[in-house]
Formats: sequence, C-alpha cells, structure tokens
Amino acid sequence: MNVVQRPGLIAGRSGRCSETTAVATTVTPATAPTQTVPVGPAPIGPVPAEPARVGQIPTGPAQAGAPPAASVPAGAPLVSPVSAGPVSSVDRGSTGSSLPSVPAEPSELADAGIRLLAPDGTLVPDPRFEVLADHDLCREFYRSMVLARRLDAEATALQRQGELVLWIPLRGQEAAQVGSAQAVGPRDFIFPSYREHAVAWHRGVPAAEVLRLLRGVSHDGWDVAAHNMANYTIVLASQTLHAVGYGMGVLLDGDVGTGDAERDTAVLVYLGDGAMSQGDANEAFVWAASFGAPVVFLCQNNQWAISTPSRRQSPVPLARRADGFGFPGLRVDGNDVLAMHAATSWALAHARGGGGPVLIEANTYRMAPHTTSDDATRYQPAAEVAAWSARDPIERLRRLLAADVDTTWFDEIDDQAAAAAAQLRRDCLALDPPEPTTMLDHVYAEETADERDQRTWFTAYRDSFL
Ligand SMILES: Cc1ncc(C[n+]2csc(CCOP(=O)(O)OP(=O)(O)O)c2C)c(N)n1
Ligand SMILES: [Mg+2]
Repeated sequence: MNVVQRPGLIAGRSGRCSETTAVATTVTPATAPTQTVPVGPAPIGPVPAEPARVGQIPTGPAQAGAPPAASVPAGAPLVSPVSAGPVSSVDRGSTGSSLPSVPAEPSELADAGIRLLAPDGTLVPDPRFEVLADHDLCREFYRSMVLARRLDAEATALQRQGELVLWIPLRGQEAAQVGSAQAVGPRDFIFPSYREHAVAWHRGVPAAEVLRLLRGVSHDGWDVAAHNMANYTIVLASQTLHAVGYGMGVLLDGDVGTGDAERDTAVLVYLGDGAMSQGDANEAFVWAASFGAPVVFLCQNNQWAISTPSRRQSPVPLARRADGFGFPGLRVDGNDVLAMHAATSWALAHARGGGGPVLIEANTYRMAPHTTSDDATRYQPAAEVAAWSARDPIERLRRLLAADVDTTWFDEIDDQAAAAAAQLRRDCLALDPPEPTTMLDHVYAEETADERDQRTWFTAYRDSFL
C-alpha cells in the first residue's frame, strides 16, 4: 500500500470527518502562550543556557536565528495523572510471586492520553491537537488498517501451517502504526523494532518482503534505502541507538532547522514498553537530549512485555520519563489513528525544526499473543482483553466514517484485503530458500581464509547428501 502525502485539512468537530478549507502545517491550537525555553541545538553545539524546569514543556524557538520549532502550549499537562487504581494481591506478572503486586486495574483505560476520536466514533476536542486528516485520508487510514489486520491474520495462519518460522502479531496496534507512519516525510528515516508490519506496509513495502526474515530465507527483509526504513531488530532497544546515531549524522549534515521543507529531516524510532527499561533506550535518550538529535521515540505501550505487565516496569505513564531527560513527552491514545497522526506530525515537525527529541507513548493493547510461540491466555486477563476490545482502533474509525460512507465501500475494502491476503500467501510460498553457502556472503568485506575453509567444508558436507 502506498502512503498518501497531502496537506492536512482540519476535520470538522461535528462527529463526522469532513473536509474543510483550513490547512494545518503545525499543531498549535494554543489557548495559552507558549514558553520560550531553548531546546536542543542544531547542529551539535552550545547547550541551552537555562535548563527547562521539571514539568515544563520545552518549546519555542530552538535558537536565536533558527526557525521556530512547532510548539505545544504551556500549561497543558503532557501526560495525564495516574489514577490510583486498587492494588491487587495477585501478581499477574510472570517474574515471581515475591515481587510487590502491580495495580490490578488497567489505569491506562482511564488515562487514555491525547485523543481526537472516541471509541464510539465521535470526534472529541483536545486543547493541544487538531485532526490533520481530511476525509480521503481518513478512508486511507481505514483501508490501511483493515489491510494490515487481514495480512497479519494471514501471516499468523501461514506460521501455523509451517510456512513461517515465527510470526509477531500486530493486532490491536494498527492505529498506533498507521497514524504515525503517515506523519513521516519523504526524507525522514524509520527504525522499527520487530512488530511494525503496518508501518512497513503503509510505507509501501511489499507485503511478502516483511515475511522474508520470518520464513528464514533472508537475513533481512526489504530494501532499506528504497523505503527509508531499517530492517527489524530483535535485540530490544538497540534500534534506539542506531536512530540517535543516524539523527546525529543528520545534524552534522546540517539538515535540521534550516526551514527548508525539502531538506529538514527527522528520525522516527519505534520501541515497546518493555524496551523502555533497556539500558540502550536510556542511553539513547541521554544522547538525543544532549545533542538535540532530531529523533522521535515512539513507544507503543501495548501493556505487555511478553508476560510482564507494563505497570511492573513503570508505575507512571512512560511518557513522563521524558521529563527526566529534558524533552517533551506525549501520551497519546494509541488506538486513535487521528490522534496518533496529529501527535506524530507535531513531534516530527518539532524535531525537523531543531527542537530536539520527543517521546510519544502510544497507549494501546496487544490483542494477540506476543508471538506465535506464546500463549497469552495464560496471563492476559479475559476482562482486560474485553475492555480493550471495546476500544478497537478499526471499529472506531468505521463508526466515524459510517456517517458519510456507503456500506458497500466497507465491503469493497474487505474484498481488497482478502485479495491481498491471498496474494501474500502465494508470494510467501514462492519465497524459496537461498543457496545455503550465501550465509557466508557479506560477513566481511573480503573473504578470510577461515571463511574460505568453512565454505569448502560446508559445500562438501552438503554434497555428501546428494
Ligand atoms: C536485549 C534483549 N533482551 C531480551 C529479549 C527477549 N525479549 C524479546 S521480546 C521481549 C519483550 C519486549 O516487550 P516490549 O518492549 O513491550 O515490546 P512488545 O513485544 O510488547 O512489542 C523480550 C524480553 C530481547 N529480544 N532482547
Ligand atoms: Mg509491549
């Protein structure tokens, strides 16, 4: 599927996604004056004279002479306060009963974060962000999310039938991925974790290329340069360091804060709630903040790190951690594609403009096992799954669109998705294993004597079976 790049039109507030004439380039629905605290320099250079006070939002011009970064209004909290839910005596985590208990109630349900589209399909006002999608883009979001869910189901089936080594389902996270992916500009670069299939598909990566690694026929997946999107990494949070390194390179190239939309570049890196606990992630935050790297860290908090609940790893919304590193943190309803699009658009514009890093916590839910090797029914409470099902990202957009769109259009989308799934199956089965000795290719720039010996031995061994 291809990304639709178009100027954002502000949708009406009437509960219908309708086209208006207002063009929004940055998200500044300020009701209060913005602050003028200096933020991350571009390029690498002087440090801000005055540190932002804890709890304040560093906004405003990046540096004297530099174009102003996109800003959010001061005064509005970036994250909702944590509701003090009752504490369970039962530890639902898998890490042992000697640990202190975690809140039994999913406080995330109460603290949805920035939201523009309610689960019942009505548009809701937010003091800081407005809907940037016009009617056509809302339809594209719907099409993309339905397609991703259908392809995800097909890939799961292929794994069950022995055609994939493993599959990592994304069900439930379609809005977090499609909404954020839409915000990426042509020069921006994406570093995924391992579950971002909808990001890849929305950016135009052919569906079957996402399966190559998991069919075991390739060390990677798609052409990174063609899609400005790195391949997956299973090593949690390692991609955050790659992203910051890339962002620092962008800074050194002078492609930040020039005011030239054709030139300014940002980096979007995805990580999970569990990965937020990794040393790599926290080192990446420090480096990004120290050098004002144009990196948007997008944490999909799907409430679980395999069987460890997110609340085990953080008693407060993860977006709040950004305060400690000195850059803005936004908590967003990750099942609201419109909010994800608006918030990520703001964050990337902020980074491109020289405002430095931003952390977005997409508050969502993993409506599937961690991988096809996992049985989530052993730890995900049925009531919790049911509560999150009621906030399904696709269903709420369907409710919004239903006011304007004929039911036959929804049927057409389902048919398109079914056809794409059948094509994915055919393409997957056609992905033949490579010549085994190619595993030794590209290990070093030039083949070593040791490698040559291994190749000779392996070839003779394999031929002994023929
Ligand atoms: C450095 C490292 N440690 C441990 C693992 C094993 N592991 C794989 S996925 C995972 C949980 C990650 O959870 P989260 O970051 O929330 O992402 P999600 O899978 O929920 O998308 C763990 C611990 C790993 N892959 N890498
Ligand atoms: Mg997780």
